[in-house]
Amino acid sequence: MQMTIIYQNYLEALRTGDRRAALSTAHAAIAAGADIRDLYMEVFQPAMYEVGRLWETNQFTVAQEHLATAITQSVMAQVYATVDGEPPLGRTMVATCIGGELHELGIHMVADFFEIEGWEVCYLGANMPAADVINMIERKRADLLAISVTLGGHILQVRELIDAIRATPSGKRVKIMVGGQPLNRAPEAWHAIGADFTATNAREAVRAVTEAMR
Ligand code: B12
Repeated sequence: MQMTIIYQNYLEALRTGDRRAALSTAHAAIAAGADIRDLYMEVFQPAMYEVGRLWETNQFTVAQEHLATAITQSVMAQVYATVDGEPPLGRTMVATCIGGELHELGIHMVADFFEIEGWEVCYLGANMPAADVINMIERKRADLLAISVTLGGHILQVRELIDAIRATPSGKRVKIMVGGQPLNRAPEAWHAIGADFTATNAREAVRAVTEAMR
């Protein structure tokens, strides 16, 4: 089945708020041989961008947007359960949103892509206090921290978090990758805020880190 058709069917399921239809669309694609990473990149992500556009143009209510988000989170978790990832690589990543940031699907995708590659992943999700992120990096002796930001107004907080991490002993060795929509719109900003890497999406994130940490 072509990805464009899967995308259309999936989006229709989100439009109608039909969780079963969304799940069966995704499972049918997997059964037909689709790679889960293609589903994430070519179906779930663009469908959520379209949900945002529909909400912004008053074609979706807040409730429809919340339902679409909940459906996608549930479908991601269920299709992810079918994945056989690579054997453990012996590398650990902590994946988090900046404090105040509630948009967590993007960093969840990034986390899943790294886990598929064999990384041990500590996915912390939305709205993380800086002190707890630092604590988790230390506890896990993380090799990589991935920080996600969706609202442009949160970029300065990313810089503050990176500065705080760099001031700790673990923060001197951990590599830091940042990403999210405002950084995609300002491609030089990652460097200015003190990160080691950036990438525009989950697939590119794995590629960039694999090359840099070879
Ligand atoms: C779902 C959603 C919500 C949900 C989030 C729930 C959840 N559990 O995640 C809720 C309801 C909480 C929400 C709230 C708000 N939202 Co909202 N939301 C969305 C929506 C529709 C989808 C987000 C999503 O899941 N996208 C799909 C993911 C997969 O894409 P992604 O985040 O871009 O991630 C990829 C890349 O960016 C990259 N990436 C992301 N993180 C990282 C990190 C690293 C390290 C790397 C390398 C890469 C990377 O890789 C990811 C995977 O490929 C977007 C629309 C959109 N365009 O995204 C609006 C959107 C982001 N929201 C918006 C707004 C305005 C808000 C609110 C301010 C609304 C309000 N008035 O309350 C609040 C703010 C809340 C907050 N403090 O964070 C605007 C932002 C506009 C702007 N330019 O800043 C958008 C664009 C909607 C719109 N069209 O206007 N929202």
